[in-house]
Amino acid sequence: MAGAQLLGTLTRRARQAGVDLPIQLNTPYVNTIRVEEEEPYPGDRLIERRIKGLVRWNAMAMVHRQNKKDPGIGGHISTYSSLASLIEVGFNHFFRARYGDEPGDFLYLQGHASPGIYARAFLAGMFTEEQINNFRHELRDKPGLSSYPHPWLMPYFWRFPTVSMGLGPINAIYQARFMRYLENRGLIAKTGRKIWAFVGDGETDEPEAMGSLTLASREKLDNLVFVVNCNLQRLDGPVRGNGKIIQELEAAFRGAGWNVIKVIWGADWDELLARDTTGLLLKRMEECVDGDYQSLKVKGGAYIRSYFFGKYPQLLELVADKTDEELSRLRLGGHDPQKVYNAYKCAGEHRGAPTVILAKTIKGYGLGSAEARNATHQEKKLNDENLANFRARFDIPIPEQAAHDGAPYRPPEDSLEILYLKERRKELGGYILQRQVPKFDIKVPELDYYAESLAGSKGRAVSTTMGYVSMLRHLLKHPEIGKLIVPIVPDEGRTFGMESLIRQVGIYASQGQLYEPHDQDMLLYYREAKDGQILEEGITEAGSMGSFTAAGTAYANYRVPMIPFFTFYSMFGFQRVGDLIWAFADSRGRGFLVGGTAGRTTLAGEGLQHLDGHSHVLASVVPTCATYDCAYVYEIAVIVQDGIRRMYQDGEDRFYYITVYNEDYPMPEMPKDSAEGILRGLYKFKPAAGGKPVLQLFGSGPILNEALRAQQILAEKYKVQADLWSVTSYNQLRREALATERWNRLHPAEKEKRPYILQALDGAEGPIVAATDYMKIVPDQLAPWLTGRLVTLGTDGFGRSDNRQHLRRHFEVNAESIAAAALSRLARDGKFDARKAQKAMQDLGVDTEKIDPARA
Ligand SMILES: Cc1ncc(C[n+]2csc(CCOP(=O)(O)OP(=O)(O)O)c2C)c(N)n1
Ligand SMILES: [Mg+2]
Repeated sequence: MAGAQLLGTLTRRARQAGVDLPIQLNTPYVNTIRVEEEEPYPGDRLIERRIKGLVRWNAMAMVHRQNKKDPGIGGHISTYSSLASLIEVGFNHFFRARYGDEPGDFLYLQGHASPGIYARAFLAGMFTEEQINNFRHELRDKPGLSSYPHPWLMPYFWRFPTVSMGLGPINAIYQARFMRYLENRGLIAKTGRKIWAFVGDGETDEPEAMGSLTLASREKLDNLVFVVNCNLQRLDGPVRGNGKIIQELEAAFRGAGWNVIKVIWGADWDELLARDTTGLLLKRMEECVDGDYQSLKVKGGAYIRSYFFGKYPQLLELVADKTDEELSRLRLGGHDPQKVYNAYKCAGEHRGAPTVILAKTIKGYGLGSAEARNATHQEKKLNDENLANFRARFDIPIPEQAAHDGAPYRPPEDSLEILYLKERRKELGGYILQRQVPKFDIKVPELDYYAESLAGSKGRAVSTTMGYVSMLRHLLKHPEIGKLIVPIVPDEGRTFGMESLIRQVGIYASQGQLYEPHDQDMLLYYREAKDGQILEEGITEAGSMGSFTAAGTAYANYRVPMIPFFTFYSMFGFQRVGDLIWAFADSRGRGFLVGGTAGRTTLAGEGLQHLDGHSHVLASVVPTCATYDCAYVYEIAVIVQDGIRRMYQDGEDRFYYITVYNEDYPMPEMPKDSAEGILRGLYKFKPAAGGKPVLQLFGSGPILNEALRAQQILAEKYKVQADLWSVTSYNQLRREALATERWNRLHPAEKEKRPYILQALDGAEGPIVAATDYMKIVPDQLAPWLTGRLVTLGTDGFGRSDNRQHLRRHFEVNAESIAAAALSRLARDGKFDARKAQKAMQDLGVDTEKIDPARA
């Protein structure tokens, strides 16, 4: 220690004096935990090896057999085979199923390793042989097992969808932070619970995987352990053929403030390292790049001797007493339970920082000629020779023919293996891979709680964003659900006028507020607190989605029904973090995504990369996401009230995307009996005033006001009467219509049902002109049911930074363009004089020869 201090001081002084010393983030290419520091293995190594062999067998066999039966069904065998020891040591000695009354550790597992996870669950008695035989046959044979971790498909088993690479690591980091958030806010008990995230070394190429590392160290997340399975390969070939992935990751994680434990060499190497007095062995280890290490494995013992040890005569001497066979079997750290155990133990005991374990393994370990080959990731079947070798190597006591067929094998209930496996799990609180959703006795606020939002703004010009924020402020005060609300914002609080929220509930800061904010004497000062409620994430939509996911699934994972509201720039939501949103849906996540400063013409003064005219297209593809484009604050209130009821009282697995805007205008009071229409997607907002309507106008968001003005222009200038409708969700209307149509298709002998959109439009005559601040495809979703009637005006094309008036004229969604489109359509239908319609274009200032905005 004194030596280290001396060196540290020297370095500092030298740097101060201007000496350009390199920053050293790497340690030598050996295990971080020295042999002398290791603790003996607490388990029965022999029996654990037998269990691991059985898991290996069943994992390989289920994929092999299924692909023989059903070529092309897919599956992976080489990922789990490299991971087996890392997983088994965890299940036998670390992964806890519960902490007192609290749920246990969370496991984020490499998605492609699922066969191994299923195989273990089979041995533990969680799955039947039938389930194993039905791997990937979810739609054929019951009960089937899904390809990868999908809570949507196996809600009783999987918690975290991880197979889209990079999402597991970032979600695990934010999960660990959210666990602390719940603890610090007193919503769950503080426990020793850990989050174990298993990550592929290739996976670390994903920006999401490495992008939030400093959050974990900044927040001192010692409840988080990453295990990077460094098999040196990804799908196509080596991860870093010309370098060393372990050293690269060590530097990155150490630089980010993590506790790094390298598990490179197995016990076989300890003796060699101890005997090597020349330092040449370490030198050789460091010289070789990962591409070399892969070749060493593939080419075997003689090659290891000549290429690796043969470089220096002293090293050849060192292994003179070993046969080639022994050299080929020198074990790596990630396959040595003793090394893995010690690494996990240190990780568990480390305080004040997250830990990453970099474990060196072999891809396709035990798969014979498929081991460590570039093509091993795609391997789905073994040839007969490899199957026979596998059976012999791992001692699988099944007859040759059964082995040949890839039959699953589970020893009898009273066998030593099963008794041991169950005993270990009992010790750790039970079987861990289970997802359970408790029943919540929760009474959500009725609509009258939202009275202020429903009452309108009494003539005051406000925006839907302001209305939404004051509704959120009010919800935060609710005696029962107020504490469950989690406002999440990526450095846009002021953009959305949330300063008052910051004052009211504070920003979550695990260390409290260590400084005096300069604006402390102001009413709305920047308040950070250990029990703060807002998650102000900084500029990371991906990280915010991590928090949104942790909060939106807390009902299952922590048994606390948290209600997240993630408010963001609508342009940077679905477009930027769509895959995380898709995973949120798979996770059965609940909550509200709120896209602010929405609309391609409503957000003025920003330009092409800000002006969103398509998030409603992207949102519409997520099956469990209900999308709403709101014009008035009461619409938002009705949707949020009903949403909270459906998700948290009735337990529906759905979530919401709502767009809010920053245009100020008076908010009307909620029209009587409009709630059902608001929720289903459309309601009549203002009927024609002066006689029988010949036309229907649809408007959404602030463009409803343009449609309202068009209604007036048409009536006053052209004596054309139109009804005006607010369409809150084309997507909901379409989904309902599709479902009704499907029922009709499947029941040709029954009385035909009519989609809601047609019922609602009963008696509404004439063409329909739909105008939106989103792309034309949004209203066009209803085209199949409005055949020949629908004229759509939308904002296809790149945005500009000009003001609203010019933007709306450019995109042809202003009142004048709507009125002109209506007259044009009526003229085509022979209901209005065509020459007058042409003239109206001029009168209304519609430039008929300008460039199409879709291509401008
Ligand atoms: C975002 C994403 N891109 C691509 C893939 C396809 N894919 C599946 S596994 C894999 C290679 C994984 O390599 P690594 O992370 O090293 O895991 P290993 O199987 O080697 O343990 C790839 C590219 C994916 N699942 N997700
Ligand atoms: Mg890999």
